[in-house]
Amino acid sequence: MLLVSIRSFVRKHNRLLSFDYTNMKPILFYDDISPVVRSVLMLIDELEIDVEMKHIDLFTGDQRSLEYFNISPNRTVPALKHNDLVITDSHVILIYLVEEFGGQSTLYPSDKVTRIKVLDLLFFNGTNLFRKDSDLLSEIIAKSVTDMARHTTKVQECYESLETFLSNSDFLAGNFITIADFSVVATLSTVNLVQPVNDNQFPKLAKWFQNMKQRPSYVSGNVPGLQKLRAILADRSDFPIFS
Ligand SMILES: N[C@@H](CCC(=O)N[C@@H](CS)C(=O)NCC(=O)O)C(=O)O
Repeated sequence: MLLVSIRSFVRKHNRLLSFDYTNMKPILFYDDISPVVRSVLMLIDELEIDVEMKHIDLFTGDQRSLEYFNISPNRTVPALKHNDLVITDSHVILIYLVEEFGGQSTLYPSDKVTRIKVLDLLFFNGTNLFRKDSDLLSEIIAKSVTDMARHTTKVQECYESLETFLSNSDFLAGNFITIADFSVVATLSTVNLVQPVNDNQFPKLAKWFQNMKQRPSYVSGNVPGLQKLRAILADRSDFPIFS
């Protein structure tokens, strides 16, 4: 009740107050070894959003603390808190950040058909590519890989899908970049550490990947966490780890 009164007072007298209580900056709970976190870091960099960062160390189990459970009942990173809203999935965070901070950005376009294509690809990442990546890497880190051929087949099938998505366009959802490209490149660059994309087999995918790597947001948002993860994998893996 008190909070409601404070908010309506602040809204009313907004111009008189230097501190806008109703629009605090978003807080990102993150660990940049995670590909889904890195997709969000890339977008934050692209849109130059002012975000407060809170590190959740996945290796010391911060994600399993009661304090974090009260923020993200999924016990996963990323999570984004903005005012009263908490979002616990990277793909939804990407959409929210463009809607909230993107202005006229076409990273999540207004055109209905392209928007649906973007959603389709975000779901492809969340339900397919990221799952394959996560299954493979968690087994490598736990040193429990028993059937590498099964992982290889599943990853190669995802590469085939991506090659096909790119058959008529420069980017995944069309001829301009969208949040689908950030989502997929963060995961692809991760699984690529174990199963590099073969240029001859997947020329369009390899070209798109090279193109994405040139973006400053890839360099600042994806590379540092990817390198940290690479070092962990190189230490744990019985299989070769690539760059
Ligand atoms: N669909 C979720 C997946 C989030 C997820 O699984 N994150 C992993 C890191 S890559 C995590 O936090 N794992 C913690 C754990 O399993 O304990 C998203 O895209 O945000």
